[in-house]
Amino acid sequence: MIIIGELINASRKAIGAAIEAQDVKAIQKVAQDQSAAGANYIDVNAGIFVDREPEYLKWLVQTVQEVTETPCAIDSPSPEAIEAALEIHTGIPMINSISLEKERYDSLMPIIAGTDIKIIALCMSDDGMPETVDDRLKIADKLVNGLVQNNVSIENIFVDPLVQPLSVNARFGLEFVLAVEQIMKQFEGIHTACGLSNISYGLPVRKLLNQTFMVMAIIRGLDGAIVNPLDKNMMANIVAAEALIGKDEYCANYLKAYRAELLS
Ligand code: THG
Repeated sequence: MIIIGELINASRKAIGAAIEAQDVKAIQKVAQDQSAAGANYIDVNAGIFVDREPEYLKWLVQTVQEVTETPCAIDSPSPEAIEAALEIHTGIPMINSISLEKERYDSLMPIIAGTDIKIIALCMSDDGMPETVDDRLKIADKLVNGLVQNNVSIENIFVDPLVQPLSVNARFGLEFVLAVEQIMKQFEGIHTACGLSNISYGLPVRKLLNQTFMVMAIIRGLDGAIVNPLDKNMMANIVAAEALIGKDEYCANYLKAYRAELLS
């Protein structure tokens, strides 16, 4: 599982305040903690600061990269903010995300074309949110073909079928995991990723739903996730589920996690 650490997100109170105060140490601690807990990417999001988003996103990338080699996942719907952050990022970042929304697609594609940047392709279009498996597959197909035609290799694409709240529609959980399965089958070598905590929005005991949903998605092939890597139960669920579906030869990762006392 490719883990994208979700905690440096301005919509979280402490992070929003740290960004406004330009508190380097506070951001760096959250970056280091997530790297140490096994994050493969550090998501950075300054989305609540609409006017200053490019400036703040760039500052977040610089601040994070001063203390960790773990690359950033640059999380913004704004091509302008993404471009600003890319200017300063060293190594190979992840862009979170491109979508089929015309303005976003047209401005981001030339930046991504022919590069090795990892890219989350979010199943959203100008027609609104997808609801069914079929809606998601239609958007995924256009996004993946567009990216491949622009010389992005399939291994660098993470399709996000878009998790929506179960409290809104009883089928949203199932439609999501079935979309993951179809996408993984249809495009050999591709990845899938998602921010899965949306599933439990508006419901009690969110952690229970999030963890159970993660296991369901892993069974269908999900291999990337925007999660809190400091959540030990979630990380333990991921390691156990991946061992149980045969993605962990000799249970090596499971045993390693056990010895690091991550499974208790
Ligand atoms: N898809 C893509 N990108 C995304 C999302 C997605 N980026 C934003 C969001 N959705 C994923 N990121 C977050 C970040 C923080 C939280 C949820 C999703 C969050 N965190 C808890 C909090 O603030 O209390 C802390 C974590 C915990 O305690 O478990 O709510 O869908 N491509």
